[in-house]
Amino acid sequence: MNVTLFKKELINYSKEIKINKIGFASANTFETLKQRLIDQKELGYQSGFEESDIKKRTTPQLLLPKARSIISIALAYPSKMKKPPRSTKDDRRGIFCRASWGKDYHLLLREKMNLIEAFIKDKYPEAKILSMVDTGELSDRAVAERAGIGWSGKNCAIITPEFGSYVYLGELITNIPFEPDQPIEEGCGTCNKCVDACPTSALVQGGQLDSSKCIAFLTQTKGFLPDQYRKKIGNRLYGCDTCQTVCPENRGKDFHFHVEMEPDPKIAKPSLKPLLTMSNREFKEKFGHVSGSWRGKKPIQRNAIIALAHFKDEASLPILEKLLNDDPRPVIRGTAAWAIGKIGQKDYLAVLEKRLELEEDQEVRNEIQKGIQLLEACKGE
Ligand code: B12
Ligand code: SF4
Ligand code: SF4
Repeated sequence: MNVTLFKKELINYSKEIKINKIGFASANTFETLKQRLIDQKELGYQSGFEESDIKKRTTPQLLLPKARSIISIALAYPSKMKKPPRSTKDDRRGIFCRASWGKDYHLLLREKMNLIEAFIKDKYPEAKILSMVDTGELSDRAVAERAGIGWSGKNCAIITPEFGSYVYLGELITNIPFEPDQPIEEGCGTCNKCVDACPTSALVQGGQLDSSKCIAFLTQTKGFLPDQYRKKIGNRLYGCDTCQTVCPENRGKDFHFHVEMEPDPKIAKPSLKPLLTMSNREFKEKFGHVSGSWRGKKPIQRNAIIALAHFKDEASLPILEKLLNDDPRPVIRGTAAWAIGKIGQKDYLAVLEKRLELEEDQEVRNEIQKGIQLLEACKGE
């Protein structure tokens, strides 16, 4: 096999199938990452969504015996929506982060990686390949950084000079000894905008995230949202883009290469009130194809309730009252109670007091009490 020539052929093929950037890395153990992951775990900074076996995460040979190289791919995604619907007083809207616009990116990257795999196998049927995106063991960012796709920004993202940080990443481990590309130079310099702009100070320092404080993480949890983050989450239903939108490297970066990534504005920025009464089936039909639905309906509904509280949306009070009294899920009942208090219509004090007499779940009772306190406080105004 002439590996140098084959690498060129593969790069050309990747362009044909609309992969926006490709890079090659060695399959050596990720030593710096290993220590970083150990530190993050000890500090309690991990999200729990990552693979827990640090050895597997950092040793490609454990995943594919005789691994010699890793091919990293990046697909650029849009940062601007065409004709976004306006959030008005009568029709308040929430927002899904950009990584959840259009068709679930896991499927798009998987399609591209399958094509690459077939291309390689066609030439070298004996080749061994293992591909992954997001849910695999490897750190997609560490691979991309090593393969020269982009540098690791202070906002933690891989930033490409061409497309900014709005790129999805995936990789294929192979037993082919492709010549590695060189990592690119770090480009943040003295800038610190993302760290300063993070609403919850989750970026404890450039390049280090405390996931437990990160809104992107918090929007995906299933329990009650801790009080101190309820205001900060605003109208975000899934994910958070702040540390990317403030980044000067993303200025003017908005790519529409892949038609599947085009958001349906009504889905990416949905009306909040209809979300609260949506059946499972309706949710699946409307949101099932976007990556932001992977945790199911409950976290999105909880966030929608918080967003309505944020907007002090009085028209949502009857729906919230119904949720408080009838919803079988404690998180939804409790968050609704708190939101009723936050919206601040004193007439609803009786609703909360009545519910407190019937409610048996302690956490929900706590939320009702918070709601009552909020309403009593505005009673005196
Ligand atoms: C768990 C996870 C999360 C967690 C934790 C994120 C985090 N920063 O660790 C949560 C839920 C918070 C999250 C949020 C988001 N995520 Co996420 N997430 C992942 C996942 C599954 C694992 C990440 C991980 O292991 N983190 C642990 C840290 C320690 O390692 P790492 O970031 O992977 O690797 C870097 C660091 O270790 C650093 N490093 C190593 N040693 C040292 C030492 C020092 C001193 C320093 C400074 C740094 C450093 O270098 C590595 C390379 O950059 C990956 C997919 C995957 N399998 O890799 C996607 C992934 C990272 N997420 C992605 C995206 C898009 C997001 C969001 C932008 C989504 C959104 N809009 O809400 C946010 C961004 C939040 C942020 N600022 O990071 C993309 C990133 C694409 C890109 N261009 O970088 C990925 C790669 C998914 C994909 N395949 O495209 N995510
Ligand atoms: S995603 Fe949001 S909360 Fe998380 S680090 Fe970035 S700005 Fe902070
Ligand atoms: S905002 Fe500045 S510091 Fe943060 S990632 Fe972008 S360039 Fe780097």
